[in-house]
Amino acid sequence: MTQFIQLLEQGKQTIEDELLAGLNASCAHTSPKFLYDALGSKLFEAICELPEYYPTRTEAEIFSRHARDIAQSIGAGATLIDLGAGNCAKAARLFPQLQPAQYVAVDISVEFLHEAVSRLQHRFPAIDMVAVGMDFSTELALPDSVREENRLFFYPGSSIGNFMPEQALAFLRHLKEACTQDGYGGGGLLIGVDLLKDKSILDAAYDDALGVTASFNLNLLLHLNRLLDADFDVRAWRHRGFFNRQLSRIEMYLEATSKQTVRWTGGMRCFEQGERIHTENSYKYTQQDFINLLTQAGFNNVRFWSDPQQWFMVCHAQAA
Ligand code: AVJ
Repeated sequence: MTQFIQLLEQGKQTIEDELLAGLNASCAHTSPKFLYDALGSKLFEAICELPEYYPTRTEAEIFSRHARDIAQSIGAGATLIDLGAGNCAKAARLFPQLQPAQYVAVDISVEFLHEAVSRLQHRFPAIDMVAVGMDFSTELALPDSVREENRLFFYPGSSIGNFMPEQALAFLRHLKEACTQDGYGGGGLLIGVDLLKDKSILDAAYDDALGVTASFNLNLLLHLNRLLDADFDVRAWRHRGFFNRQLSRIEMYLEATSKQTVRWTGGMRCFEQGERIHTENSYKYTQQDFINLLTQAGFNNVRFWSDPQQWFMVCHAQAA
């Protein structure tokens, strides 16, 4: 029997407070998590199909080409903890080779996980499954039914790129601690990381010809209108997405195309023409820099696999 557990969901007030603090800041900003409402999640899936957006496809190639090697490096019987599991497809592809003892799907809301995990449980009845709804970016408190032995955190898709490097380090340290707490050992991390490459390739991946990434970014305004009862006019904003070489990151913004006033619950703001809301960062690492980060976080025995162009990397690191 699969267990479905929802841990403290963020209240409406906390969400509002967080959003308003960002929107009222001198350089307005919002957390990338707000890009993923129902439509945003579908638009992100569409992004993954774009010719310009190489990460999803490249990572999948690495996993399929090196499946045996990766599974061997990890060993059977892991407690596979999938951070941001979504439709669980990436983890499910590992099951036949990896043979985990338990599969723990974690996502922001247990509702998103219900269908996917139920279907998976049906396909793999021998694997014990737990679905957990929680915001693991703020706190990693796993329920007691999650096995402590042999924990393997699975963090694919280069989501680690959304964190600033210092935050990424803190997050990785947390994962390492969650593997080794109470003296349990044998665990580790399986993570996908997007690598530094030519600016032209990165720029195109985040500002595609069809405008799907633009729609994905602009959809944030529709989400804000609902969350804050705001009156953003989507037509008065445009998408900006480009690689910042100095900071080694993609920056995404929404840019006002005219001077305007936007109203929301308990406030408003005037945006000048050209003024921006910073909506996402996506850091790009060199292989060595990321391996150093894993080592700094306390992981060891790092093994990694890449594609022939070295555009993306999958790392397995041990916790103890
Ligand atoms: C889901 C954070 C890995 O940074 O590439 C894709 C999100 N944003 N296109 C990324 C995203 C714009 C994606 N991550």
